[in-house]
Amino acid sequence: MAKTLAEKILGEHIVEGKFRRGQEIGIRIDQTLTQDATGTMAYLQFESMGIDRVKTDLSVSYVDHNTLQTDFRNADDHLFLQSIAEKYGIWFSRPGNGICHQVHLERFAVPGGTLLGSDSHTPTAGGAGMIAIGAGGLDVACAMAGEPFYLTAPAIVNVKLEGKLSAFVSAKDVALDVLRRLGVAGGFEKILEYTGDGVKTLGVPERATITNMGTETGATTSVFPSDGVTKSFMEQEGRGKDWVEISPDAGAKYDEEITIDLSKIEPLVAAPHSPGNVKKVRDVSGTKVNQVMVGSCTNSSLADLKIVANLLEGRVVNKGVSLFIAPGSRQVVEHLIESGEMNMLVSAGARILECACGPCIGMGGAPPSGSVSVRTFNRNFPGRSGTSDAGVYLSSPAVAAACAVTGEISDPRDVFDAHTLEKVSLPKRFIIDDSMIIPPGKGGKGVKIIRGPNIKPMPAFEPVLKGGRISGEVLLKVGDDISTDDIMPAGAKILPLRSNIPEISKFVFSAVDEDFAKRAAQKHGGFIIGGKNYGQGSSREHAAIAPRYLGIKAVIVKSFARIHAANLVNFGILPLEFENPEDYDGVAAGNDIEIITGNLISGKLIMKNKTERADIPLKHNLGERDIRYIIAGGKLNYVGGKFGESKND
Ligand code: MIC
Ligand code: SF4
Repeated sequence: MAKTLAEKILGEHIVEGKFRRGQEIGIRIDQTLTQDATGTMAYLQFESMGIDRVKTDLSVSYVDHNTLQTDFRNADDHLFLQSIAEKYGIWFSRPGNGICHQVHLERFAVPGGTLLGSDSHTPTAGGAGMIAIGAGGLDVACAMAGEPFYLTAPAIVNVKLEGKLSAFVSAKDVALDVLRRLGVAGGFEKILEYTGDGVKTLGVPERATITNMGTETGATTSVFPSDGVTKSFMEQEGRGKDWVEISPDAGAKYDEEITIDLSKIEPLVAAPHSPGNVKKVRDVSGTKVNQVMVGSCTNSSLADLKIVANLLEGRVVNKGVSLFIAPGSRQVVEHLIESGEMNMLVSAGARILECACGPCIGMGGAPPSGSVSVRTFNRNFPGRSGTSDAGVYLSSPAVAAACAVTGEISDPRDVFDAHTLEKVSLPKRFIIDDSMIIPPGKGGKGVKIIRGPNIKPMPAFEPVLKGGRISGEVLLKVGDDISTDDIMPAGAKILPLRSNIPEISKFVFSAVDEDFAKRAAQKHGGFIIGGKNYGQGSSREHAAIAPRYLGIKAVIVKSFARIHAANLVNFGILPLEFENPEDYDGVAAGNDIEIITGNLISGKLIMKNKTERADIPLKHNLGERDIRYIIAGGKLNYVGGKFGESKND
């Protein structure tokens, strides 16, 4: 039977189940990646499994998020991660080497393989023909221990690209166009597979921009075929031998089809405060801009920065704007220096940051009060920039350059001469310098793990379910599209606590309701009620571990985002949904509720709202394995039993 590209790659990696839409499959993971903000917890969990060495073909630990070292904590975490990598046979990309997804694409991605990463933008590697999926740290730890990764077999959407992009329209605008069509939850349990003649007009980094931002639709992943363009990219990276051709069979059947004529797309932005709030640049042009940022795993490739450098050549950033540039990797920086384009950026007045996530995760660069920041990033959730009343627009590098010059939201077609783009050319071979990536050595028992005082062991959790019912108070009721940035904020103040659950728990929902953590502690836990797409955004499992630490037993919503629902299960919190979404209105914060869960297998539950004297039917999407995890009090308890005693020293 003719197969889609995703079916081919997944088919070669299935170790449990059959690929039938909506059913659970277990797949073998070839590669894993972690970053420092999720990695410390993931490796603490991995250590507790008592495995001697990772069982994947390749595992890489990156340091790119927590690089603003305002005290010892982030620096201690980096040393911990380096010693863990040495002990367990993991590649270690040192601080300053670049953003995990950019470096992984350049140096490690292999077409046809599977990659699991403890970061939601892991699908970036789909630009090079990998099935690359974001997951919670515990799932990645299990993959490193050789366990399959379990997921619901997604529907496969054929995103057919036709034609060619016009001048000043880029891959970012394609990603935004996809978001305009699907919204922030339209990709749920889907793989976006790109096909059509338009594919060959896009380079691998451009494809990676599109697969990166597919995450914002809630998609399981996005993938491009591996073709001649992929081959040239891998040859440029000196990895031609890793290239294989892989594409869908002619006549492959898809669950859905979307056709995008690239020539019809025009410059777009996502307006505050959602990546799904897509507008034409021309419809918002003239809005005053105070800050412009170029970087992040979406748009920090060499081509992206070359475009900005050449557009800014001979100009100076508008006096009302502060322009920040965070290149994606050292490879990008070395090229920009060699070609003289770095100088164009510096002369234009750009503030050059290190190769890291930086302001994308609120690690510095917060905009002024009430201001507008235009960023080439992928998320503009409220407060993520570090300034709660700032408005962040997401744009392409060319739009960002136009805004930097004019001081207002501007269409680059109105600001620059299209001939300038002809000066942007990529080298035949990239500068290859892996000296900041430490390869795995012999490792083993002799390697001492360096554990700073802020690194606290993973807390042990009891099962929340006792006797087929749970009761308590509704501690908080929130609306639709609550992101993990709302649940467990990031930023320079809170991120250093990622390896310290008792401390980070104090900040759960802190931007939504200051007293949440205190109230949860006083009431010995309780419940959260939410709307649609609850938990969208990042893969951070802290958005489940910390609420669990505060005693949250169940989260009851209209619908969940994929990674967050899996993280709740992993840490023993019941993810429940209203059978009838309108029943959301029948429960309020402060209500006393009891949930009759029965044995969970039936999937039907009743919530007794004792305050309102009403019975509300609930449901869940838990498979048998999930139920086992919930009953055990979380996946670590369950899997821990399988691997033996905790080895955390
Ligand atoms: C993000 O972009 O929100 C992050 C920070 O990269 C997260 C991971 C984290 O919270 O550490 C993600 O996307 O998964
Ligand atoms: Fe880093 Fe931002 Fe990408 Fe997350 S989205 S990995 S914070 S650059």
